[in-house]
Amino acid sequence: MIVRMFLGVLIAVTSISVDAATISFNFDDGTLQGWTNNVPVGTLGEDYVAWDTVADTNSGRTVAYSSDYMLLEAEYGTRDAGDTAIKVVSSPVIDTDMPFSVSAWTLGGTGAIETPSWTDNSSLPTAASGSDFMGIALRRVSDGHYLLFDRRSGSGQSNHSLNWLELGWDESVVASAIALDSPDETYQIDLIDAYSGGWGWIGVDEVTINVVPEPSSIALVVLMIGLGLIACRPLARNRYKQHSNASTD
Ligand SMILES: [Ca+2]
Ligand SMILES: [Ca+2]
Repeated sequence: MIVRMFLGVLIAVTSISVDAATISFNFDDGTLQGWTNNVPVGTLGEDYVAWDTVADTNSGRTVAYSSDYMLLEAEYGTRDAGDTAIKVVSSPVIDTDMPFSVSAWTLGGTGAIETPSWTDNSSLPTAASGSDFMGIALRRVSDGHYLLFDRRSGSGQSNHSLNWLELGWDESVVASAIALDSPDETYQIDLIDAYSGGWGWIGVDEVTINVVPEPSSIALVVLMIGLGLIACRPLARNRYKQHSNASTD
């Protein structure tokens, strides 16, 4: 009984620590929830806003992934080919020594390329073009270098054919990307629109950053659970024996 109680407490504590490290952004309070517009200096940019999809009167209006609001380009009504503004909006800073995963639900277009030629926030082009990137990226704060990119595999917008797609990276991909960085390094997720053309816009909703316990922590938990199971074995054997006896009587 003592072993079972110990295991119960141990598992409960582990779950709390994981849950506490999950951060989500749904924009449903009508604010940017700490995200900041981050267009490079010298670029004619345009802001992202917490977009009220219910108040959207465009034809084939947007519908948020969760509740009413999503993060979307302010001039959503005049996007596409005529819009050559660069747009970058950045998440709050991620400050952890542990691996993390990123999930971002997106609506809009795919852009032209999977991986752009520019590698840093400071080297973004001054205007969007029909041959550039649109999607999310993981940026190292200390030098502005982009470590990972991800883009949509298809377009989708209208009320009748919504096509919300999940972008992001699991913890193993992020762990590899940040492996050589200083333990003091911090990161941000950027939503970037450097593409001009049909479906030349992108918005996000329900962005989740999940910090994963370090392998050493997991190993300790597995070891403790293993020791607990070993301690439980005589009890399990007795149970089976009693059951066997009962079934053959
Ligand atoms: Ca939402
Ligand atoms: Ca665009």
